[in-house]
Amino acid sequence: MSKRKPASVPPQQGRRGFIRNSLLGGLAALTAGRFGTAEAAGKALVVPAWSHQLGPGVVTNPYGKPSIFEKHVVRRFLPWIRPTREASISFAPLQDLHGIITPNGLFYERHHAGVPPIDPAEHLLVIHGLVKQPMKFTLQDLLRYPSVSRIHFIECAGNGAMEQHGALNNGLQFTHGMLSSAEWTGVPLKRLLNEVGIRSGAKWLLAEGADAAALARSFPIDKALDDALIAYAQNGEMLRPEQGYPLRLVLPGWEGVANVKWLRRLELGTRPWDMREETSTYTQLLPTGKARQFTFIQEAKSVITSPCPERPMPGKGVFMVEGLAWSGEGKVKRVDVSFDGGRNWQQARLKGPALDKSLTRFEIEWTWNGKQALLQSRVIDETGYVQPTYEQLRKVRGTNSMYHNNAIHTWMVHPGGEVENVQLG
Ligand SMILES: Nc1nc2c(c(=O)[nH]1)N[C@H]1C(S)=C(S)[C@@H](COP(=O)(O)O)O[C@H]1N2
Ligand SMILES: [Mo]
Repeated sequence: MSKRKPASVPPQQGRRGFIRNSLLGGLAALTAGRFGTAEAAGKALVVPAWSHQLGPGVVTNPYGKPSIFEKHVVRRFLPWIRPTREASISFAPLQDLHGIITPNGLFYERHHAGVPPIDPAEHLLVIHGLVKQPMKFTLQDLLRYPSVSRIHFIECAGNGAMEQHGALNNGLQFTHGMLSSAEWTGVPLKRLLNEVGIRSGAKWLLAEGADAAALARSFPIDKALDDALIAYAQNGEMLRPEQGYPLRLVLPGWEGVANVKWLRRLELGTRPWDMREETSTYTQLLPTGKARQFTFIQEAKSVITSPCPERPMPGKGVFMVEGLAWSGEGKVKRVDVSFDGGRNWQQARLKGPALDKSLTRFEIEWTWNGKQALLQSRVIDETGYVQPTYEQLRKVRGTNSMYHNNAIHTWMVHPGGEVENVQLG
């Protein structure tokens, strides 16, 4: 691929451009079938077999399942990335999802030692260290506290790591699927820290999970007193075992590994604990020879989810290009889309509310002329941060750092409609 200039801060698009875009949305002829005559319409209304008989009654599935025609919508994994499934990753099928919530059964999974089968009646969360009164909390205890519900994404710092040295996986599920979103319900950690009383000098917390990896992660007390949650519910039901049942730490906008699942212990101390071997791979070697160890925030990122390799173009004409944008630093302010590999940009519509540290869906009409095209999206968050190109990202991080790849992604649309993962400069 030819090198191109790094994208500068995008020019403001005028109100006029916006109005033109929305009008186009109203007027464009989409590709649904048209009947030639009223008679033809009547003939098409044949009564199918399933309209002739009773269907299964209530509670045929006490816990409901998706339609059997949606069987292909599943988490997938790549056997070659990790030697065992217990310490592996599954990817969410972003190409088949709608809106900004990931159904619980499709939430990506990242385990270091498998899913512990925890009985909540025997599980404790212990808060100790530099506190006035160490305490233990059962799930039942926590259910008595005032709770909040908030929608946040969780993204593994390794999302896109495989793409750092060139386009590798020809599918959205594998290039971006270590990303999911849920409405988390739980108790603000701040509330529990008030309960135990923070002793002076306490600046860091260690969160530890009850899995066989005893995955542990240090994080600064400011985050604990800001928006950290001790979550017990996910999209209206108790956490799924894969997501940390019965308790999980949610640090909104921060890298996946900091969101400790199966949370059993929080210790307060004066400085960060050494990172364990299992998680130290998240360290990034920079061009200066220094390494970034504690990188917390998932910086703003976006990707086009339709079309994508799994969702090729159905043909020439008007097509609704859709995608997801998110920022670990706050709200998504704006998303631009390019159809020519970053030379020209058009502002996309943000669909629904742009929530704090949450997925935001965008869409833009595109009239495809059937020729090769290079599709990209670029997000700007409320701090003014602009999603970088690969060239810009490599200038700052070098080529040795695998993690925190938030570069602008490119899909090449071929004349036949196939969509390919490619990488530009
Ligand atoms: N106890 C524990 N917590 C954990 C992990 C783990 O293996 N054990 N994996 C971490 C990593 S690396 C990520 S990316 C997220 C994944 O969360 P999910 O499986 O709910 O998607 O959980 C984090 N919390
Ligand atoms: Mo992760």
